[in-house]
Amino acid sequence: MIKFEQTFMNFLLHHQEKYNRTYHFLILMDAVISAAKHIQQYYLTGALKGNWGLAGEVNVQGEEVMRMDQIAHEIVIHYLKTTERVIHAVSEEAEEIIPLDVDKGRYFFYFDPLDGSANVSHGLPVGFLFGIARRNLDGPEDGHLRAGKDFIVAGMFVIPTGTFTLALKEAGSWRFHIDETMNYVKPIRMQLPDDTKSWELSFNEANKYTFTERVQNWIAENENKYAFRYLGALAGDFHRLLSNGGMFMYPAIINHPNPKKNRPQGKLRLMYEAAVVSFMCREAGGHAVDETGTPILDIKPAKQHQRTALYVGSKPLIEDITRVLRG
Ligand code: AFP
Repeated sequence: MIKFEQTFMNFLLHHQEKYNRTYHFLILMDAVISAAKHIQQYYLTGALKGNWGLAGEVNVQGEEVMRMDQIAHEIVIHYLKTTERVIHAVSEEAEEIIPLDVDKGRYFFYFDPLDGSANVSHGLPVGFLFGIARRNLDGPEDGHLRAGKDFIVAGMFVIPTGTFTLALKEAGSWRFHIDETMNYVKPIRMQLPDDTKSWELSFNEANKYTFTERVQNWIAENENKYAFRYLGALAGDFHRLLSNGGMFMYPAIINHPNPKKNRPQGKLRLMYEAAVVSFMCREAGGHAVDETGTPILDIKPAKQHQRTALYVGSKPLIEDITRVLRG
């Protein structure tokens, strides 16, 4: 007997029907899925085609660009254009905001086409992360950099693993797996587990002594209570966290022996990394804050490539670290 599973598109169509929504968002999500499949194929065959190497350029973040970063960016922009529904896009790979359908568009699209560059040359998991906000349809547009709480959805593909997690505003975080026909299928609602047995801590241990003293103290008191996992690509690390619970953190770096390497604002990008996973986490019952204990989803970005520290995961742990961060 063949076992059939519900496809992502079927799931989404029913969702839109249930909430009496327009078809515009479906057009956009169809494009997002096509982009993800395209990136997936380029990544899988990338070693043989020479696409896992450096592109020979440095990006807006001052980091060396991988060939795959460029390919993934190009793919996403192509599909966004076909929708005629996106006003502006913000990409990790482009310094400026990218105008698309400025007059007719309904959505803002914030994305990192291939997050986790250090994994690329090994073919290990990377992510395509995105957040979508809707244009102000009832009055004059008030800008295009929205706080995470104003997203309507946030999602993440883990590539080439073949998983897709989409959080719908006030309607949960849902995980899908790729099948043999390259369809994402079998919606599973994600809920962070209350049972602390499976909880994990995830952060770059090598940075431990560069964190503030209070964060170092928290780590010293808590690190032995949980298993420790770190892949170095947010999508992969957050994927585990959403299943197992615990906390992923990328704290501010303030005590680096080489002061040039300090990152008092944190490392991760607010709009297309931190806000995306924080939105997904909220829809799965979790929470996220920055270095001051401010909820990530409340932060209105001043710049498209703004950085932030991030503490995201199970509510009791985030509440605990928030107390510490607020002193
Ligand atoms: P890049 O894709 O810009 O290389 O960064 C990946 C990332 O932003 C995120 O996916 C990881 O969680 C984090 O950086 C890893 O950073 P470290 O290598 O400093 O631990």
